[in-house]
Amino acid sequence: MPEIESKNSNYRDEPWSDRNLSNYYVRAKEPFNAEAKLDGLVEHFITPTERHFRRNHGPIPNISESDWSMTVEINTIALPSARCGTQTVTFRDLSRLRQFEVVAVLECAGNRRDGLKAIKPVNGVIWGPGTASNSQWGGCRLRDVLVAAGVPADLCDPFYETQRHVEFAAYGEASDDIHYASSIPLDWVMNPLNMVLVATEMNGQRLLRDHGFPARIVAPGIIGARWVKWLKYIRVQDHESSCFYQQRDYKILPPMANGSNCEDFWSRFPALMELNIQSVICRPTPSEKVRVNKPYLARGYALSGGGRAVDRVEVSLDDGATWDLARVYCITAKGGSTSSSSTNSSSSSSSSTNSSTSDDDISSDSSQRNWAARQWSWVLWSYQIESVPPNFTITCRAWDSGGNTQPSAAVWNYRGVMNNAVFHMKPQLVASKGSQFDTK
Ligand SMILES: Nc1nc2c(c(=O)[nH]1)N[C@H]1C(S)=C(S)[C@@H](COP(=O)(O)O)O[C@H]1N2
Ligand SMILES: [Mo]
Repeated sequence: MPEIESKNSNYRDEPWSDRNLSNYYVRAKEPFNAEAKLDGLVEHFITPTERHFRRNHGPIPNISESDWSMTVEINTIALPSARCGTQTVTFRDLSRLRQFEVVAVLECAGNRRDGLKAIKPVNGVIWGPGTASNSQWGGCRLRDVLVAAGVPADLCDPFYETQRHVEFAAYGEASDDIHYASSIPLDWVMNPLNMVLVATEMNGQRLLRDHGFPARIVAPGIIGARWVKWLKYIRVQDHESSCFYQQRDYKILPPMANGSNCEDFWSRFPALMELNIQSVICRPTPSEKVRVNKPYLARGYALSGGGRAVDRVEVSLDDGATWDLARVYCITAKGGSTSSSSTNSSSSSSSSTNSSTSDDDISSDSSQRNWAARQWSWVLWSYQIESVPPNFTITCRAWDSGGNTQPSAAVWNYRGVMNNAVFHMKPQLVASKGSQFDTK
């Protein structure tokens, strides 16, 4: 394999046997950056690990479970009442804590960066829409790890005005700093509803090295950049991570910021945290040939951040002049499935699509929202087109429980992050047999 002959010795120990390259578009080999092919991505509600995108800023560390440990440090200024100091946590220590599972979508903030590059040059790996995947993550709650290290379990102090953060740093090298590190607010972590995990499992198995073995952060509803892999330390402190990936990356800079003046802007704008509302058409793919005058089942995914639920997905066949409702599928954590928001009730939906998602109409009354519940998972959607017109274009947009929808045009920013413009697709068309349609 040419991969093994890497010139750079840091990349001589990459887990190539764990990478099924036929499922990916590889955007860079060193570091390994690969996005999922879209048609395969919507075949399963829970993305099989071999189809989950991979996003790295350096070589993949190779650490055995028994050799691995991380430190948990509590900064005394941030938490004067807590026991302070540094503790070492092993893999066995993690397995002794109560174990949880959460189905959560992991999306890179650079997902769909190609749409911003089409406007003006951007800085970063050029991704299409294949850097979002939905997994079942297992491990212990980060809040329990912190409580075991001395953070008060009922942390809630309305008069404490210092921002407190939990910083995560990784083993291994990163391209822009001494290591990969990032942070999120302590209050977010301590809220048990937010399900921030120190994850050791993905889809019922040990994490793959590419996904952070032995342990990574899972921060549902938050951009992928904060889901630090190969954990080396966790630190409670009274300031954000000072790492490059918190301070000089993963921010939406204003439109006048560019490669020559961005230094003036980094400190003035906040680090990104929650994902925004997003939807993508996965079928048809740009290379697929769609038959004119035949039925077609369009499919895709939609997601939002911060625990906000995707309330509906809308599809337009006339470039956004009029919209119709797509059928939305979401399997709930209890293993039940719900399906809602369909107007084109004649559609036979997933029965014809090899989908592992169930289309049983256990329709919930979506007007009765449970406001305590949060949605961390993506939803899949489908839309039945009875007869593909000769000028076929398809557009989708989603709405979330915060009332947010997607902008009708992409808004450029220098780092090319958070592109959630309404998704347009103009498929390749072929004439069906007996049709008068001319493909020219
Ligand atoms: N240590 C480390 N953690 C990391 C990264 C990294 O390069 N190094 N990349 C981050 C980014 S930007 C994303 S989108 C996710 C990707 O996770 P995955 O490779 O498991 O899909 O991991 C995050 N955690
Ligand atoms: Mo990312």
